[in-house]
Amino acid sequence: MREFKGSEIRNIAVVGHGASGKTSLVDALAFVSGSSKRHGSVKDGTALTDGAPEEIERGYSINLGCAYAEWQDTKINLIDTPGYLDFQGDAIAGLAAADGALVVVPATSGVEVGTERMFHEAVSRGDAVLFVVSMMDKEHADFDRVYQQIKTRLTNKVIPVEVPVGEAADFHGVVNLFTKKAHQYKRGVKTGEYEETEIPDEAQPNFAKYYNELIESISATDDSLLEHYLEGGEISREEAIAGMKEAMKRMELFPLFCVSSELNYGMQAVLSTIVEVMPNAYEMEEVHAFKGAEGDATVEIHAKDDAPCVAHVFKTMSEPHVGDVTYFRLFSGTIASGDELYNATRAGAEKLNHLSVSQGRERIEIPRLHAGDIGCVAKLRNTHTNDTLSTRQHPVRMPLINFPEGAIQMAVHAANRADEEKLQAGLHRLHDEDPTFEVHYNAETHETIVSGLGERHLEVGLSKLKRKFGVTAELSKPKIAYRETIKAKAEGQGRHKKQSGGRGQFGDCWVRFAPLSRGSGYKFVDEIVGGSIPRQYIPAVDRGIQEAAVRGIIAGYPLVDFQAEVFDGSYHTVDSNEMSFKMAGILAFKAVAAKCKPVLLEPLDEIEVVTPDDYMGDVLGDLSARRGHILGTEPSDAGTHIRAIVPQAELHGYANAVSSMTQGRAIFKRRFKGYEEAPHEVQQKIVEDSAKNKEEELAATH
Ligand SMILES: Nc1nc2c(ncn2[C@@H]2O[C@H](COP(=O)(O)OP(=O)(O)O)[C@@H](O)[C@H]2O)c(=O)[nH]1
Ligand SMILES: [Mg+2]
Repeated sequence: MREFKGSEIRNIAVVGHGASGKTSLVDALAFVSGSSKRHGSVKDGTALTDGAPEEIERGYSINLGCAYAEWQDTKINLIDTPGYLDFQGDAIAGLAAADGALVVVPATSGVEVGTERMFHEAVSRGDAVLFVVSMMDKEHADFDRVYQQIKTRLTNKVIPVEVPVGEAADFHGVVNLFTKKAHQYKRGVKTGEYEETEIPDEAQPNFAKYYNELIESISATDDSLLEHYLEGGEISREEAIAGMKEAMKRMELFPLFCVSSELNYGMQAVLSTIVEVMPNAYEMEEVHAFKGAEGDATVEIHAKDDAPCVAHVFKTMSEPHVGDVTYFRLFSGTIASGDELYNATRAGAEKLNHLSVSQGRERIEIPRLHAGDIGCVAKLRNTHTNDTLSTRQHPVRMPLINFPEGAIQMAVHAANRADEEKLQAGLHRLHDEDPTFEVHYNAETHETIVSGLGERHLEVGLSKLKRKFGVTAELSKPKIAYRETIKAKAEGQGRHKKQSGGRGQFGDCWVRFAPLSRGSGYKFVDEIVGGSIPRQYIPAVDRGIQEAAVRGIIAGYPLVDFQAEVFDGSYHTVDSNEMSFKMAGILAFKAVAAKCKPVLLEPLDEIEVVTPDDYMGDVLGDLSARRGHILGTEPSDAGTHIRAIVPQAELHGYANAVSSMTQGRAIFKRRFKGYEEAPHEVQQKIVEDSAKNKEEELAATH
């Protein structure tokens, strides 16, 4: 492959709902351009960018995949992304690496939740967007209906540039409104060969309907074009294209195309339009990156070959027999194969051997990459998604890709106890590949918790663990980290005395407990006067109380938010030691805490849901049924924004519930809020459960 300059490169993310035809489109574009030698198929597991066993088995994309199509002396980098929202982390990473997006909408099922989400994501990044109506050959394909749907549900600035000749089984060509020519494909031939003709009679009504609309829409975005148009002048193809490119940059126009990736119809027009109207890699807007390791100053990064090298890692994937493959966008400078770069995020050197570009699962070695291009390299030592590779002389860090937060949490453990260590290592590797797959240890419940964007996401995580790291893991409902506290003051004694032959043990303390405000934790106050307990033993009393508090008083959960004041005691010159006073502290805790009206606290999350108005009643009703306390509702762009405080114990399975309640249209975030006293019935239930667990544990050990 020859070298490409940024002006000859287009970086395009292909996004849309699951099963909208993205992967098939990327394959067809690469094939028709001649850059890929065979026409792959998702169904056979041969599509360029669906190579992972998890993807082939399930028949949909899970990871982003990179391919390219060389067309008209331009290299179009195509980033295929997953459509299901469980895997939207990779779609967001794909958009972050690109300058423009193809939003794919099937001619059959039209606009869906994933289409909306990804279209808005692309627009919020300021990307130029081109719509592609896919699957025009399929039964019930309906171009007009999908066009109207995009108009009403996504943007009224969408405008067809190409219209179909025939539909469904009869789909056999496209009319380009700019050139006023038709491409008529040879029926039964899937190589993308066509004959260029005048507009056939059957397509005349469509042409008449859309041509004026196109020219009016373009004119309306530019004053001088508009004047010319209103005076009755012809707008040339060149003027129209230039006007469209400018309008797309400002997101005032979104052209619409139609294709069949199955038959390879309509690919040439999409390729040519990408070359003509999508921004080239040098046109990228400057990025403000952080300088140095501390990041207290920012530097502007421009897509220039003669600037210091800055490459942002948007994906890493571990592949059997290869190790980690790192995909990056070179935002500035050039890289030659074998160059040493500096990972400013982790302060380590990396050598980029066998610099490559990827065509699906195949990696093609190249000698050099220019600013703006996308490349990959295998076997870096310690570089992960979201890291920046730059130089030691000019270390910088790119702004982080903003990945969505986890929506569901589950506890995870190895099916086989001996694999626990391998499990932990594997989980962390998965997180390195996919930042939306998160892992943490809950020290209170002693569980490892994984969080992800949905059930499918976690389930695929387990499959990867098995295939790549040989660990079988199991998921379970996470335990709730309840706590205990006290509501009243009380005082009492803890006296430890033991006479067992020789030297005895003696410790004796008087303590007073008092409740503290929520979140204060624990406070120890030393009020000993006159040496009733020798100085050196007072910390032991404190330790004893803390040790006992961890095990609680009603249901075995840590007791928090209280003050312990030691105000009297006694000792024995021979038998007293630290151990004895610690025991006295433990006994004092048990005696006093029980008298202080102990209660159970439950953890609460603050939850924010944005739902289309139609579903607001259902969402609110469901939150109330989960013992939620609604803080407020207010209108937002995407419907109604609801805020509520809900006990964690009631939120298990919420992601699924809210998704099925709203047809997947609501989004939500949850965040730990704090602890509150649990209602009486709930406390009773928890105490009963804890007693039952204890019995079972006892039974198991006997
Ligand atoms: N008939 C027909 N089927 C298609 C076309 N494009 C994709 N498909 C099929 O639709 C399904 C989903 O396509 P895929 O490319 O995996 O969609 P993705 O999930 O958006 O990547 C697969 O079974 C494809 O074979 C098309 O143009 N025509
Ligand atoms: Mg796909």
